[in-house]
Amino acid sequence: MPKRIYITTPIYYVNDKPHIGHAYTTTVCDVYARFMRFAGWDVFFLTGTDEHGMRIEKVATGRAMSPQQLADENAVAFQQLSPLLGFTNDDFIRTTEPRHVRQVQTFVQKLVDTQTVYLGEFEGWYDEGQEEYIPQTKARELDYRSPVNNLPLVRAKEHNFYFRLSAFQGRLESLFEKNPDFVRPEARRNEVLGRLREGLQDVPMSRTNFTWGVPMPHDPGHVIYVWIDALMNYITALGLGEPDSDAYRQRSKYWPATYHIIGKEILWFHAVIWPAVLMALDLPLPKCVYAHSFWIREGQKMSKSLGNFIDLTTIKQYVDRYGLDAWRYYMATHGPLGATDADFRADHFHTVYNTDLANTLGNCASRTAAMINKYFDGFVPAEAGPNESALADEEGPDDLHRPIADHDWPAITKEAVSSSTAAMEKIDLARSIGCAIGLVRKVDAFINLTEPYKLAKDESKRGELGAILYQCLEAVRIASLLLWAVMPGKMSELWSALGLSIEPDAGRLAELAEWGGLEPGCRVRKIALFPRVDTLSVIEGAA
Ligand code: ME8
Repeated sequence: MPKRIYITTPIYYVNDKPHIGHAYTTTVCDVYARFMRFAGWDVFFLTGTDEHGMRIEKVATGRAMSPQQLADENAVAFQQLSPLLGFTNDDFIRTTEPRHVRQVQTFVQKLVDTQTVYLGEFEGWYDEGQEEYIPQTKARELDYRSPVNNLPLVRAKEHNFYFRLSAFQGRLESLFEKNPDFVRPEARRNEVLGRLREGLQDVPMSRTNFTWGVPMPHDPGHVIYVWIDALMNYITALGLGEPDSDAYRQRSKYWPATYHIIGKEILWFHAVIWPAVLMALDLPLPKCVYAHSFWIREGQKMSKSLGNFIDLTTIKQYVDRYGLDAWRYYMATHGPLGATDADFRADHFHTVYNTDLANTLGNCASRTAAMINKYFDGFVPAEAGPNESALADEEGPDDLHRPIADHDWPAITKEAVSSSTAAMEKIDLARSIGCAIGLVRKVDAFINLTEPYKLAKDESKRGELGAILYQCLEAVRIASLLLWAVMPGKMSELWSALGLSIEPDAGRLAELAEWGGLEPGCRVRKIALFPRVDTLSVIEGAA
């Protein structure tokens, strides 16, 4: 029985078109989901769109369309990200879908029945940008302006339904204490914990000043607060609110989530409000909320007012010039997964492409395949084994043999596979991918050290030459298995050049990654994976 994983992205607002931030979070989830499926896990990967709320109603009104029309238009743009960027999400949920609306009402009714939701009056500082009340002390710190759009906070008073968040103070504190990994990275956890310790207030969970939302059950004058509606997508997609449904039968097994991957600005909702709602519903809690930092642009925050967001058009230009796999590689290895923001710079992208992909991975695969073509007519030579023909040579190890003997490739590759897998399990994409690229660098160094092109001149060293080239290609093959999740297109191309038919969804990563999988005698074609891109010409709006 394979172990299960449920990974989610935030559901994105449809008030605007997708940009690099959205593409980034979903890429992180996709790389993880693909890797873990390959490693044999039963993975469910969810993304979708958040389609209710005042913000969407306002934008739609401004564009003289209905909120549903706006949602339909932009949801398509978000759905198109999957074929464009190679995402393998198992479902795409939209909060205006009946399956979601029905279950949100069921869950909210349950909260009313258990009195964790009550009717009351509230007055406070309201941030229209984030659709959230800001506590008095925080509002003062912010100079009564929205951290999202810098517009003045609005003094608002509402007769509303409230969620009894304050009742969960103790349970939330103990959740954080007992599960140091509930919120990652640690810097973010400390921030949440600090704010949690200031004490929790009840939060309004319905609105009466607009209508674009899920109606409150039995009280249609109120719509359910967009954040409560949105957070519930993680469970409505699995059918948890409808135990008689097919969705429930097929998907309820994936709850609780392994990872909710989000940006740091929405951590409070995920790390405090969401677990409290789940506790109130008597449902198990997610294992980890991972809040990454932000992409910034050439040193500046990306914002609508600066007009410097990397939008889909710019992303497509990068994909056209460098290839989709290179785009995914850059996202996964240089993105803001940790606690610091990452600067998207065109020149850095260019350098990383040429250094890691063209000069390291591409070059290493191509020179190894070229030598096998040149010296062995394209047939993979046998690994005679350094300890056999190559080293147990009557002359004993000389200077040339030494480096070969020093390279215990089965051990080196085994270590790379286990470190890469362990890092991926922790969602440390850069480290996981780094283990594979590190392996390729070792192969390159090995070629430089052993100089097979010199050995080729000496007929008596043919066994040794074959062994070296076998080892190089076998190590590259193993690295490619670890890199497939991030670069599925190019790694499949590499496999086909090696005559391998590998199905990552069959979940056999560990088995395939064992040393010796490459069969001597099989045919290797020439390989050109990542052509060098010499000039850094400016991509529209990218410099
Ligand atoms: O907040 N860098 O939706 P949203 C990296 N609907 N990631 C970024 C980013 C940046 N500069 N900008 C945005 C919402 N993101 C709610 C979520 S979930 C129940 C409801 C990513 O369209 C990041 O993942 O504003 C962030 O959390 C998300 O987009 C916000 O998307």
